Amino acid sequence: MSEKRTVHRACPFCEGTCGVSIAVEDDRILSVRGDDADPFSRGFICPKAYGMKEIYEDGERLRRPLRRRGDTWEEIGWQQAYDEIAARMIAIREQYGNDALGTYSGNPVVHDLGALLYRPVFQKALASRSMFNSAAIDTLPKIVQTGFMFGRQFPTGVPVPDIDRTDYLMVIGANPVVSHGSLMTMPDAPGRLKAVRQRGGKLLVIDPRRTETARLADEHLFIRPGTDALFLLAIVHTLFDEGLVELGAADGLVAGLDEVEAAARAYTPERVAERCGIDAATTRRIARELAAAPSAACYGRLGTCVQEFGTLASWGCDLVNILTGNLDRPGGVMFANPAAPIDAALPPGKGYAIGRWRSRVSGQPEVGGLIPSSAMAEEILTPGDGQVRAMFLLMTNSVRSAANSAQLERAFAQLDLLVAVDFYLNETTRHAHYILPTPTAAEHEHYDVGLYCLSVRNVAKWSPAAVHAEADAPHTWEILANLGARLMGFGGAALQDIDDLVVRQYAEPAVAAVAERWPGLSADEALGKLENPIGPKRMVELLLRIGPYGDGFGRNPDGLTMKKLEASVHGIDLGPLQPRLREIINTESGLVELAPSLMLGDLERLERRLAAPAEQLLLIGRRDLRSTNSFTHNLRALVKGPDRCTLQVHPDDAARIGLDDGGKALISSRVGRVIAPVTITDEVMPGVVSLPHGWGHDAEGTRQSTARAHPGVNANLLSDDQAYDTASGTAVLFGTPVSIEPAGLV
Ligand SMILES: Nc1nc2c(c(=O)[nH]1)N[C@H]1C(S)=C(S)[C@@H](COP(=O)(O)OP(=O)(O)OC[C@H]3O[C@@H](n4cnc5c(=O)[nH]c(N)nc54)[C@H](O)[C@@H]3O)O[C@H]1N2
Ligand SMILES: Nc1nc2c(c(=O)[nH]1)N[C@H]1C(S)=C(S)[C@@H](COP(=O)(O)OP(=O)(O)OC[C@H]3O[C@@H](n4cnc5c(=O)[nH]c(N)nc54)[C@H](O)[C@@H]3O)O[C@H]1N2
Ligand code: SF4
Ligand SMILES: [Mo]
Repeated sequence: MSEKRTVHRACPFCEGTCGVSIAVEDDRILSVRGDDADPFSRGFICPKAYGMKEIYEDGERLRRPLRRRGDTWEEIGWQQAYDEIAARMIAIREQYGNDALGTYSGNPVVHDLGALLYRPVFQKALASRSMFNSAAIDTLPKIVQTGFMFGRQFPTGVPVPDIDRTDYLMVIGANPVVSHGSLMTMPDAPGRLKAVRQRGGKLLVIDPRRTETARLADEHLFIRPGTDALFLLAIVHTLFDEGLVELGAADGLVAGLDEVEAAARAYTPERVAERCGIDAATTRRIARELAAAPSAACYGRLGTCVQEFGTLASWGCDLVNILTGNLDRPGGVMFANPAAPIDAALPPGKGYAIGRWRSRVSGQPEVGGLIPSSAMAEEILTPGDGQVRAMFLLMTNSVRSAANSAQLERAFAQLDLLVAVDFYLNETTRHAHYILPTPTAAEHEHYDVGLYCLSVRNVAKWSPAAVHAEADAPHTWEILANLGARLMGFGGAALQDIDDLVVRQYAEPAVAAVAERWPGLSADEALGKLENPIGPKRMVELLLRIGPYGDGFGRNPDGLTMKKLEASVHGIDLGPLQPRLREIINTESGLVELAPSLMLGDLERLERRLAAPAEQLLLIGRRDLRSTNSFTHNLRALVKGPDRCTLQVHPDDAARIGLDDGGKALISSRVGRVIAPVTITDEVMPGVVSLPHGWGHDAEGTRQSTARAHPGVNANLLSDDQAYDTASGTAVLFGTPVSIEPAGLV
């Protein structure tokens, strides 16, 4: 007899965590709708949510491990896959040393609880310095900047705009109407942004493109790519110059105020106006508006990270927040207080450091154990001690997402071993020796341990699996635990025994970290009382119960338990953000470090750039509502319609170059060339062209027919692996100098 039911969970396709209600009959998904009773998203979803059904049903999605055999693939069993992969990895390690084994994990990891929690376990087993992930593409500047200023490891030291209460939101280098927010978890981004204005507040957008977010704003200003640090320092300059600095909640809790004033002295609005493309009077007015607003938040994301001065721009954003009294103020930027505090399991200690080692070839600093992803290819291609010979990829299509992807394809093709945990045979995994598919989101349980650290409200929601995973299909955590155990020499151990060791490793530091909150609690007591026997769910139960709203294993009987969380099928609202700056600061000085030497030192590079002539044409990216990076392009509902992968060009540039709307352009950079269809629009500022990433699906040997029928072009053939924000090591994906010429009609 068939059984119909509705399962409520969070959507996995972006950081928005929208509640979805999935109607299911047996293991068939009937529909995916917005969950009106979700207290956080209140029914909002975007077109991607439906992708949960389509990806689950996609006949081209892999369901069994594949092993390469020349140019073809054969299905093998899981145990065989584990044994063979582990044996080959161990052999490589024995011959070439630990660093010869590299890993790269991609963006979807954040939406797979097991991948997120067991990745550190696997990495520990690898004990390699060749560690890359998508945060090393998109977030290093923010990680470094908040690390030095607040002394905390990512993501718990990142303040997020208190968007539901702010009177003034300045969005610089982000497009939340399309991206739905990043490092700012907020379902219904469009509704929340509109609400700022509806309650009388102001929305200001600063972006080289008049984005979908800009269209909702009171004011939009074009800015030349890569000049945000100059602009933000000019705001800081004005705040000091006009006596507008006010520290609010941070008063008495900051160090380095005089250094910041001195550093900003050189950046008068007049001096930077031409380079930024924003006139001095406007910069001064914005500084005054930010200072005068009852509350204000400056929010930057990719546009202030993946650019030449990402660390300085990210610093500028938080300096503006702090100097206008908006740090830790309702309506300003505040820190979430997540119900499952993953940071509790981090090693204790004060302060923050990077560069404990440098990458072998180009000397980029290690950040939180990561090396910038654009250094991956050179680490594989450059001979010598420590050369990477094998890569383990976890959910990434990096030959479409990393800079200079042609070089990376060459590098992957020459590896002794490439293993990909991925459910598609795509541009990247076609280079693999083994592909290990894991179930889709609808098939696994989830809790947003990472994203709730960055949430605009404190919330908690357990996501049960909507349908069963295929009979013997392991979840990502099982793959990582099984392979990790083999790499550590426990090949024969039962999964339960491996997992008992893993949970203990989390529990001991985590329980010690909350000793003040739960007196007398020991790791043994906690482990003994956990109701879930194994896996990521047991780990979340542990974190929830020791967390700020938890039951403390009986010490606070009304507190949160996994049972209560599961019973609240639509999620639990834990209220608006609360001030918690004193708790957050973890620097050695006990103060917010306003002027870390890394940032002060990097000003010299900014000065050099200011002294050099400006580039004529700069390439930036563009996100689309129906894409999530590259992996949603095999889903019909999300790719149908006109080609979205076009080069946007301003009419003045088009006329100068001789481009026609709908014609083709040859775009060249230092590292590559692509031909893309042209859209002429004044949405982009003169001197700036925009091409989305995640396309280029015409490669041979993939198994994604829908994506192939809508190939687009690969923007990362143009981005330069040698262009870094050198302070953090982040690759410059936005602001790549290009030249353009006509390439005929489509
Ligand atoms: N030029 C340019 N480049 C960019 C960007 C840009 O703006 N411009 N953005 C950058 C950013 S911010 C990021 S985060 C990266 C993203 O780049 P990646 O992290 O590489 O993300 P995707 O390209 O979506 O690739 C995800 C891979 O995971 C697989 N996958 C997805 N979900 C699952 C799952 O549940 N299970 C399994 N087993 N596999 C899964 C997909 O098949 C796909 O191969 O791209 C970066 N690259
Ligand atoms: N629909 C959809 N949603 C997504 C994704 C997706 O691919 N599609 N990807 C997800 C991922 S991995 C991430 S990291 C987030 C990213 O989230 P966002 O950062 O909000 O996304 P972007 O659209 O890349 O926005 C960056 C903005 O910066 C602008 N920009 C470019 N260069 C500069 C500059 O130098 N200065 C300034 N001020 N602005 C600049 C661009 O025009 C763009 O509007 O989105 C996530 N959500
Ligand atoms: S906004 Fe993000 S979380 Fe919400 S439905 Fe769309 S993809 Fe899913
Ligand atoms: Mo990202």
